[in-house]
Amino acid sequence: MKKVAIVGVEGSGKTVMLAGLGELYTYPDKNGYFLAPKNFGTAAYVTGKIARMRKGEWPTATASDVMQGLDWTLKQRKQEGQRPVDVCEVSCLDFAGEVYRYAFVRQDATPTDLADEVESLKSYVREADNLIVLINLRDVIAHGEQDLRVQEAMWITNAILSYALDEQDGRNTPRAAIMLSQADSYADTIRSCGGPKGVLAKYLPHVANNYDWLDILAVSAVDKTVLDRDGVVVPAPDFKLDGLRAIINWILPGVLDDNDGEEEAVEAEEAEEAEEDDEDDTTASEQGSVHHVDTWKVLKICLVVLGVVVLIPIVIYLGGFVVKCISWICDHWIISLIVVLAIFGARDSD
Ligand SMILES: Nc1nc2c(ncn2[C@@H]2O[C@H](COP(=O)(O)OP(=O)(O)O)[C@@H](O)[C@H]2O)c(=O)[nH]1
Ligand SMILES: [Mg+2]
Repeated sequence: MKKVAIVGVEGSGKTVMLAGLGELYTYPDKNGYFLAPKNFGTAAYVTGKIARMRKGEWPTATASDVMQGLDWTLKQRKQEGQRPVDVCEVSCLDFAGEVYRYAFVRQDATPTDLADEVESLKSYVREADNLIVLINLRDVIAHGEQDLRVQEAMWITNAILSYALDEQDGRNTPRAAIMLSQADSYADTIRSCGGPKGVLAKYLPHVANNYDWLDILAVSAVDKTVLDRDGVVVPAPDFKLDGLRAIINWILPGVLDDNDGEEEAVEAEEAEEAEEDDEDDTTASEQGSVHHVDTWKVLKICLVVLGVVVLIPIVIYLGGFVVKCISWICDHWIISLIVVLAIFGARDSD
């Protein structure tokens, strides 16, 4: 099964997006696609973060000592009551910011206690078939690349893309997209730039120069925000998550073809097995032992046998009767002649 990995530096919008995605796809969409959490941690993460957001608070940043692995299987249930089929794996390793920093910027300075996490993050990126890299629009539009923190975040983003996409021996490069989060707050800017690609070109020229050949999407997790008592933008209690459907819509073309191929392979395998079964039947009957009984065939054989057993004596009996009649006519031909003439005479007089 194909793997979809979602990465992004601290503050890029992973937690909000993943909690939202998990919540939105708890229910199958109109085509039957839904996300099935693979473990209790993932299910609890979604309900916990969404409950917080419904109360008008953003999730807290991932603590430096916490590595949260989120894992789902994207499944499709084509009809109600039908068994769903697996489509792909969707996961996110929500590492604290410094793990990204040590993995992609300060490789030489990685402290030993973070070495394992750094390696997990790198192999997670390496093994993805489809890679989604998140960038928060607030970072790039409101703060700009001159802000040192944003500059470093973009440096890390470039490094992730380069690590994943630069050709390396014996490894297929993944299909990838840059997703610009928090699009709800910057709809006007996106419009005035002529779309997400224009935003990237204007605000992140370094990323755009190298990677504007990728799919660039602007995504909003929540569709509605309000100001809290301190004047901070927070999610409105009745926010909707439909903006996140764009993510699944991007994922699907990258994972479906292969599964269709797999389905075909399964069908071909089944046809092959059926053929083998037929061959087995022939071999078995040749050897005098029948494993699979074809009722229709047996019925036909019974009818033939019945026909032979019943019809032959009848034909023999009727044949004997006809022969007896002919020999009687030969022996009594005068009487027969009189009877025939009498019959014809009677018909003529009518
Ligand atoms: N308005 C709005 N803000 C968002 C959205 N997604 C993320 N944010 C903001 O971005 C911040 C960081 O997001 P978070 O998911 O915690 O980033 P992470 O560090 O990558 O997990 C949040 O606290 C919000 O302020 C969104 O869809 N709409
Ligand atoms: Mg987070």
